[in-house]
Amino acid sequence: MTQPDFDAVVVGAGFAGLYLLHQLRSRGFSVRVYEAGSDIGGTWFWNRYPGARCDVESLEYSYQFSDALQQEWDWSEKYATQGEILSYVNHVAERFDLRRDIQLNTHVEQAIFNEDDDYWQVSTKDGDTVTARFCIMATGCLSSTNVPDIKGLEIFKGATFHTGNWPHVEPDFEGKTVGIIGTGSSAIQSIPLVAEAARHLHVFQRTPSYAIPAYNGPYDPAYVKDRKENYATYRERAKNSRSGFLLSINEENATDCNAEEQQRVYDERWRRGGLTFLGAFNDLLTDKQANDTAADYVRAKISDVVDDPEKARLLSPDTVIGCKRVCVDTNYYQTYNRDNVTLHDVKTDPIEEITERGIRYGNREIELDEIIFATGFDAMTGALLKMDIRGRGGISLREKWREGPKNYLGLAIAGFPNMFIVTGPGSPSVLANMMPAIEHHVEWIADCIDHLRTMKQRCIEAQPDAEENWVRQTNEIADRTLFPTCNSWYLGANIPGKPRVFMPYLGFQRYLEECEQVVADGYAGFTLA
Ligand code: N01
Repeated sequence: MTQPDFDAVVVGAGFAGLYLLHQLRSRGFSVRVYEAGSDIGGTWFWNRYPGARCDVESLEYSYQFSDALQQEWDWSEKYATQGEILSYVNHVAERFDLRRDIQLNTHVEQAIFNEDDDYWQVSTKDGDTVTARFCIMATGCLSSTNVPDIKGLEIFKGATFHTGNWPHVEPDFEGKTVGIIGTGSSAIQSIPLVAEAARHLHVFQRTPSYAIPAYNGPYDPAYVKDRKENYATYRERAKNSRSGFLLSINEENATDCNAEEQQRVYDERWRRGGLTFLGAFNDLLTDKQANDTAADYVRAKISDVVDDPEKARLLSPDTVIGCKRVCVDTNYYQTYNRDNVTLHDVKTDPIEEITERGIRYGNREIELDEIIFATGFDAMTGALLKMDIRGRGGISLREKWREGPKNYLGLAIAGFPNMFIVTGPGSPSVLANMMPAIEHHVEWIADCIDHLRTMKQRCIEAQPDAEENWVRQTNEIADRTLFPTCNSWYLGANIPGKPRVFMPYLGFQRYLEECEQVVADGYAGFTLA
């Protein structure tokens, strides 16, 4: 019998890949990590557009597996910048001596399961092939950029950028007329800064987003001290929550409160800023009437800030708030009061084409020096399906997921033994705090591989009926909420032709319990061989 080169190959060196390497190596497994980028950091390596920062508090958007690491690292701001998060990533890599097992600039193109000997054969774009008993995809949820197929894109004479693949040499927008397509989170963070730098900024908006002010700023040392002294308690509390972070949710329903009480609660949440706004009432994401009260509140705030009533109207979403990810902003709406910013409504008059000189829509051509695509990602499945992954009988993952991403616990796929995915579809991932979600998945996978070694077994595979049940459960939970009612990337609705399936599992704590129970029942729903 052929022995594979490694116990595990990990694809991706973001937060998930780095922790997998640390966990598996600490348990004595041999690991090789492949990373397509020229350095580590995943999302925080690629998304370096102006204003890029995290919308989860720094003290929570960090690893908790090592208390020494938690204690020694100091975050400067409530919401860390991309640069600070990348410094943290590098610190972790140095501290745990991770780099020696990471191969950068290496794009994994294919992974094929060898059924005779139960291992994966993983091939890179450069033509190298290695074998590993386990193949773990830590390829990220928002890593496959979406550039819409707009006629004429290739003939534009100026430079183009995508927020999710930003150049390492910062573009100089000074004196330039810049266009930005999209008004999601990435655009909302970058627009205020690009507007400050550029001669003129043209924003091409198809669907407005809801943005809540961040009120970002330096951390109060007393606050940090308390967190550090009581990290374990705070982390435990976050773990036992719906979302994996300390987002306090008011147990009251908006529909049980009068208008005055609603206003008081929204005012208080607005002053706190950030994602906590959605925790104002318990029924905001399950009851449309309740949701309307929160949406009305934000729309009124937009009208207060934006001087021009027509612009305020265009910037006001008419969709369910929270159904797409709520954005967290600094001076976003205020930016539309600047003379050098023009808002274009490309919902009423869609972009027709990109010309040599700019963007044409509604019988007008807007001349531009440069175009920024803030057009998002082929989320959750995009990075996986770009690779040619073949399981039992040579079946490809693209074929298997033609109707949607079927898997079990968001971790394993029937027909693809010894392969794990981290924060993929079916995991709480993007609707939870990514960091504890990643740590949970990594530890679950490492425990599982350890268990197989102890039991002298070399193969684990999700069972098809367990997978069916998991997909059903994920969708049933989502159907009890307002999430499926809008065209979000959670549903794949932003990518033409992508099957419409709600991908994230709602409920962090419930998810942890499910995974724990599976293990307690002897890896129920899996076949071990
Ligand atoms: O991408 P998006 P993003 N013509 O998909 C528009 C995370 N994130 O990169 O809605 C015109 O949200 C599209 O319009 P529409 C976060 O989870 C986190 O901004 O499809 N417009 C939309 O406005 C977030 O949700 C942080 O009508 C077109 C925009 O492009 C996720 O990443 C920061 C178009 C895409 O918005 C993705 O955010 C940044 C077309 N042909 C991101 N095609 C933080 O932690 C697309 N659009 C703070």
